[in-house]
Amino acid sequence: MTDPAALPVIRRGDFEPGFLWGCSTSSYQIEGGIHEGGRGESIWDRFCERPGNIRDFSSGAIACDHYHRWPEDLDIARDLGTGAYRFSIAWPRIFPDGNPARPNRAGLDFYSRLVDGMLERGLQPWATLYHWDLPQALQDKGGWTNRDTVGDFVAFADLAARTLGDRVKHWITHNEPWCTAMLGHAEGAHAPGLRDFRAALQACHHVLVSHGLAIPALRAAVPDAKVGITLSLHPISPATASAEDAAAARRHDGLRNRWFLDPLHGRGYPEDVMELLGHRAPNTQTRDAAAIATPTDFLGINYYFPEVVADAPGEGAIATRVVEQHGVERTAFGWPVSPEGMVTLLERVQRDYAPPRVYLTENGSTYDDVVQPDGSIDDVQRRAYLARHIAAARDAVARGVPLKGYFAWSLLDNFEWAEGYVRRFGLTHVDYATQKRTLKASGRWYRDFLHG
Ligand code: IFM
Repeated sequence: MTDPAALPVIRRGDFEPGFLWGCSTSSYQIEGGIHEGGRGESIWDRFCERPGNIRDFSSGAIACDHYHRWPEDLDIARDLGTGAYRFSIAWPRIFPDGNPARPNRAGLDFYSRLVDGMLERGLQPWATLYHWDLPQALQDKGGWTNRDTVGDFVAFADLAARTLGDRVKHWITHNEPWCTAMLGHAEGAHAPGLRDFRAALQACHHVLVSHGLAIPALRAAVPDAKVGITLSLHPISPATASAEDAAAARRHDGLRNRWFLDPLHGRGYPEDVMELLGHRAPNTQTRDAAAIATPTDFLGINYYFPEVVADAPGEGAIATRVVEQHGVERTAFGWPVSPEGMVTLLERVQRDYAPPRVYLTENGSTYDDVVQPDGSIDDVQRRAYLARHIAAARDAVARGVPLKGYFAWSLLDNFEWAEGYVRRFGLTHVDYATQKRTLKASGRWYRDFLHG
């Protein structure tokens, strides 16, 4: 096994000068201020109230208090030497009760100030519209399982673009639709906490349609916009050489990866998966496939780990099981560490789908950080993880992948969904009691790397 702290030789100069470097965050995970500026309730506010949903019984009510401390956070991003900052827009700040006829000026003003702050610091704003914080009022009407949410999302995209589009040129419609659908509607691990596979597939379809229908609205408001979607993708391999495991790996890949990549690239939902789903397949309308396939300017990929899959008759929705590999290096989340898996994934996406441009919109790791008596955090494993994945990005470019940028997840430690504040992914440590920010060794490494 590679020494988890070993650093590869890698320099910024190994990438073309225009390669984009950034950090990512999301609204619910960092903002706090959930009762301020006229913000409405989100499905995550409600989900966190239910005991047992969040490991440490916390919520994003305060989080990193970014709602008030954003100038300091943008200073950190600037000082790292990044050229771009990926953030998300909390839908309930814009439409507090979900009703597109009742926008909230204070919410729009908050993001307007935030975007100005980015530009003042030389950070290119990359806005994600949906990073999971749906207005609770829309959930009360069925949320993503209700087709009406598609139109509400388009109205949200339209207003966000008309307000910010003079300054924001890069737009991501959705972050990780698999998580929205499966974690939120099939596994019950994320808001809204449903456990209904059929509902998850229907929600997923509406998310994809909303992506497609939002694109013309974004382009109409921002003619020079670059628009894409961000998927969480995994390289998948069979647990053994058996035909059963090979078929299981294909099924798993079908639902994890191809279910999104195929329709987005004009092929409709994969036939083998549709057959497998049978009566559980989502209801669709005639023009949906064309809408989902609306051409984009780039594909965003969030890469974290590969999966090894075995046949598991009678288990789960599609009779597959992700098996734990022994002797594999892992993060504190238990996620296998595999920079080479990232290269495999990027090459596969290129070979099978050939998107015009690819951005790694998230990549990062969680480890059990220890704050030293002098306040420093020597997170050598995260530092190595970052460096090794950046080296893998270089390898992918060398193999012909049109990879144009890399965003580290995350600028700050933050609210890690069902894990609460137990898991830290930041390049910057956040002391939640004092809200003090401290750049970790990983952040210092990224800064030094970026300063060449
Ligand atoms: O924190 C999340 C993020 O919101 C979406 N992608 C994965 C990250 C780490 O789990």
